[in-house]
Amino acid sequence: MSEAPRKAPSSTDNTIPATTDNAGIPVESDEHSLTVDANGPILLQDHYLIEKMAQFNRERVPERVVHAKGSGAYGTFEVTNDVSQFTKADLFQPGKRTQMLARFSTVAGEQGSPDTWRDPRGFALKFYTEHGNYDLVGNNTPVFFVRDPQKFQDFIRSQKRTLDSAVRDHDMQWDFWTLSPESAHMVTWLMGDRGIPKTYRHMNGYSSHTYMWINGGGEKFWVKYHLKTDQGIDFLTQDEADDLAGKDGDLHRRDLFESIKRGDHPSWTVKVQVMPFDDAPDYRFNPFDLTKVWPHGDYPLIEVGRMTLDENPDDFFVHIEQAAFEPSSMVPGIGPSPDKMLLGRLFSYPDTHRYRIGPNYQQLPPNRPRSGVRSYAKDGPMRYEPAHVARPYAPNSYGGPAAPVQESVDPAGWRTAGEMVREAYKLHREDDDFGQPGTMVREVLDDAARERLVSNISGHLLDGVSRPVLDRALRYWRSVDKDLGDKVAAKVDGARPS
Ligand code: HDE
Repeated sequence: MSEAPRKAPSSTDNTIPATTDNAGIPVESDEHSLTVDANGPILLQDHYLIEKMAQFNRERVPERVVHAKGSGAYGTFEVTNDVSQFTKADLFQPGKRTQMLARFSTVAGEQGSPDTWRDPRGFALKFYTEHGNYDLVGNNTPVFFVRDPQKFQDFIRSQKRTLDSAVRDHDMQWDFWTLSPESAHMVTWLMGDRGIPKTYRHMNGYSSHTYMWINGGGEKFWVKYHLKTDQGIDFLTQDEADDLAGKDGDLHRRDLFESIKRGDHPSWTVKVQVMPFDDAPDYRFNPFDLTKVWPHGDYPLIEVGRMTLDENPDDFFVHIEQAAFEPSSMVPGIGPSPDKMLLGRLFSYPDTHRYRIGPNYQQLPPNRPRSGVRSYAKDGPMRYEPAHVARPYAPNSYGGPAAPVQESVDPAGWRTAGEMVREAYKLHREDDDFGQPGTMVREVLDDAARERLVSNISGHLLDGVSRPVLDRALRYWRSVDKDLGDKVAAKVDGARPS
């Protein structure tokens, strides 16, 4: 399959090219409609005017229901360490370089929202590997607010806008969080310094989920990805962020674009934690629970490679707005884990792309696998790449393509059997909702970071959270850490009439 150019060819002479309509036909005027005399009426045969109006009315695709505001760039991932004993995925083999696309985003806002609102940041990556696209669709946090996909839609609605006034509302946010104690770890991250990165270049990325890696011998491992910023972690205080939100809503978008444009290419060191497959059942935390981390003392970070972003999109809509990331795109050597959230996401993303961009979204420039497509899919709106199959059905006797015979395939899965149930995960020894956030507050944060956490939480709570929810929030923080909760309570109660 030929590679479509990412950039339009530039004009080699200095003459200004003639405007054409979308059929490539030179147009008569950029400024004047075709009218009977200078005062009109306008004529229906002014095809170009009608094309302009009609095209304009169709410029938008629906914005992403979450992660609507984002920025992205193309780059390269290169392997710097030999991890072939853990995975056979071609992009992770020694010496390998793979073209890639990254998109960073805020979560709860809309297309026009300020970049400096307190929010997790999306960290979505697409690697154009030899065996198709590998998408790693993570956040700048190693954990998440909920652990069951059943609760995701409710969670997002509580963070977005009210039904009636259509404003964002802290009461709704804390109502949901405090009724969902599994959110405590993520809310501690969100209210801390990582909740407002200085720029997209100054934040880490995480797979958050546990994935499976499979090596050439068929051996399986559980892995978590960490993408450490080579620019150094940096953040904005709440006051700085509030101020900047009013001055430049596109601060982070501008920063990423400008830094790549001036040749200051941001990079991240990609590392993994690897857990032997059989450790999972008896590990002290449920290794598939998205609200938990694996302490580095248990599973240290192993370097894999470096990703560098060095090419801005020449057309934001084409390359970034239409970029369609999907955790279901996993290449040989990589598989899912039993994380219920991840399994829910495997369905949700291709579904949203079909709705948002259309069923042939994978043929668009940012999404097109560079390794070629030999699927039996055909037809549908806006399809332009011919199907590279001899006959539109399988099996056929006219030269395939054909999948391997079933017996030779080792699915990227795990053994399972049992009744169908709707139940929480079985608890591991140290699984509780407040344990890990408490450890983070006491052992990871320094005094200054703890002070900022208290101030961020109390500031947020004092902004429109009503009394019953507020009381629950104070209990929530005292459960995370007694001292932290007392400090938040002192600030909140000191500032409010009881
Ligand atoms: Fe997403 N999420 N999500 N999410 N998510 C989307 O897909 C969803 C979750 C993340 O730059 C949507 O294309 C469900 C966790 C990123 O284009 C949607 C669940 C993590 C992006 C969707 C989750 C993420 C999205 C909206 C719970 C971090 C932006 C538009 C089961 C590990 C990707 C779209 C980009 C986007 C669904 C939870 C990260 C609706 C159902 C956990 C970075 O499909």
